[in-house]
Amino acid sequence: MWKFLKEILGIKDPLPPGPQGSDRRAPEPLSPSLELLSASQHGKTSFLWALSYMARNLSLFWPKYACWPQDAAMDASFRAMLAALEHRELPGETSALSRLGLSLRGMERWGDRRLFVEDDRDPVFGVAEGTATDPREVNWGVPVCWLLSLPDLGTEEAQVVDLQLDNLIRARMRSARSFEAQPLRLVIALTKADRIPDLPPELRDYLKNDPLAAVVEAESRFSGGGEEPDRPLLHFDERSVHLYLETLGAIHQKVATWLATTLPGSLLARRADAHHITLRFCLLSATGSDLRSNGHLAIPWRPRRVLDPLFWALELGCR
Ligand SMILES: Nc1nc2c(ncn2[C@@H]2O[C@H](COP(=O)(O)OP(=O)(O)OP(=O)(O)O)[C@@H](O)[C@H]2O)c(=O)[nH]1
Ligand SMILES: [Mg+2]
Repeated sequence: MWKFLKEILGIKDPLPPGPQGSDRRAPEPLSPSLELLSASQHGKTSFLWALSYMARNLSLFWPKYACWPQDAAMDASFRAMLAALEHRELPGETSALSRLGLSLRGMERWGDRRLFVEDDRDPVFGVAEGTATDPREVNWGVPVCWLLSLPDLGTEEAQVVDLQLDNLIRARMRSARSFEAQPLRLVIALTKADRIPDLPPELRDYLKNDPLAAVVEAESRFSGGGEEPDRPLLHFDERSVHLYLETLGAIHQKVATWLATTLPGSLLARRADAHHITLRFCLLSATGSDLRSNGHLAIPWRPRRVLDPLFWALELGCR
């Protein structure tokens, strides 16, 4: 059975085909289904590589779930991300736009969804001062994920993190389309959480003990000629998805409580409240470690909790 799974799910194997005739359908409009916003170097590309890897490997334990790239271009970029991760590469600075476009099918709780995200210097946080770029329009009608790396905030920046939220809110208000009637659905994902020095122990445990990553790692050890994992490792049925999301809700609360112990954190929450933002917090590590050698990771990528922003986006109505 594991050999069979390995054969059909191994990274080097052909990607699963779409449903019959899907490639003959008119292409879906290319507007993000989830907006990723982040300052430069806060981990957007790494997050997307890790998300691709975990989104693909979810098939290992989610019985009806399948995912595949939306078209040939997405297929190429999906494969490139998976290959880079497998070779322990680390991303360079993003200069050209790349995209992740996946059809996600058979997720009992949410059904079928499209995941389309841009890896670019976004117009809110990503554009460096003084550069004359032609910013793209942000799709404010979908859930927005702000990737925020606390370890990369300078002392001064950390004091004004709530003003960054203000920039985001004002960018939305300036948008050509009016979204005033809709509350902003915002997921703040704390990236590079493996490097947050004062992360409360409970949150550190949550980060380290990612049951979804554990299955994927057990499988890849087995594929590499190791021992067959004890089964069932995890069966991601409706009940376990429900339990996972309950924990996600508790973690949101814990991160909020932790951040509220600082002045900028409490101002952030206040500002979000004042603007009626639907706000969710989560934390993740794309690489799982900071050990590098020769521009590569010294040990394999070990993404932790990288699916959490996606689960929140699905909960908040990512289509
Ligand atoms: N420790 C640790 N380092 C990370 C993690 N994610 C990214 N990094 C490192 O942070 C740096 C920036 O990561 P990128 O993914 O390139 O960030 P980015 O936002 O795409 O950067 P630009 O494309 O330049 O805007 C790289 O050196 C990564 O190796 C993580 O989860 N943990
Ligand atoms: Mg990048």
